[in-house]
Amino acid sequence: MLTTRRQALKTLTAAALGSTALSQLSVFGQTAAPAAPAAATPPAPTGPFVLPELPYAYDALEPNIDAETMHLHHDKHHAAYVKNLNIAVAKAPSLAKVTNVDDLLKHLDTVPEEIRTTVRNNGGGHSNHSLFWQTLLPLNRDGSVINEPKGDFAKAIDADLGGLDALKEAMSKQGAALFGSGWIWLVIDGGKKLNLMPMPNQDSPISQGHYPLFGIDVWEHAYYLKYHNVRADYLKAIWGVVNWAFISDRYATAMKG
Ligand code: MN3
Repeated sequence: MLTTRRQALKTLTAAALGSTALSQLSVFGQTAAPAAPAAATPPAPTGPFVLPELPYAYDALEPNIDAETMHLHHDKHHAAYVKNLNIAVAKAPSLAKVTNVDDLLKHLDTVPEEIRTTVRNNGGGHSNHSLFWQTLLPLNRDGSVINEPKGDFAKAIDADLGGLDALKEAMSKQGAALFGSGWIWLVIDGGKKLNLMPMPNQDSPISQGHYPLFGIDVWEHAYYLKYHNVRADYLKAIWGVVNWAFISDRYATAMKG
């Protein structure tokens, strides 16, 4: 009985190997089926929205954010939002002239209903990540960078949020408390005050009349490779790579406008 079963296994294995070899032959050899005509699969649109390059190397935020996470996060996740957004707007001739994703998010109600959710999710994803990359800063290896909020922005943090330490503590707390996927946003709200707001998924503060200054991405894809299920450790580490100079300038420009 045992011998028979072993023999049967051998025969099966040989058959499987044989069929693999055959199928490889048919792929690489003359017998391969001709490729489908190109017209059957039109290429995905490559615009109007474009994946921005990272403003630094993939490993620049190490050890706080690892290079592999940055590769996946930028090259796969952000790229997918851009691709899906382009596919969606290609279906809406009324949006043909819109090239700034934030204009779409500001007026989501004017986006045709059949693509509105796709634009909300993928346009939000594109806008949120485009800002996110800019608001992070490679650590200076010798630790000599003095990187703190400056000017009117620093004063507004004190006046509206009780100081930088309170801001960090509140954003970290909200980040830990947010259930599922989303972002914790530091915004200039409708009343021109600094405010913190957690938002689900890829929803943009822009769609609610707020101006985003800095968001912490708390989707698992932002931290899971390095920090696994311990989101709190990621929320601690991110404060070491926040580009406060960029955010201060963004605040100043927005308040002038
Ligand atoms: Mn993300």
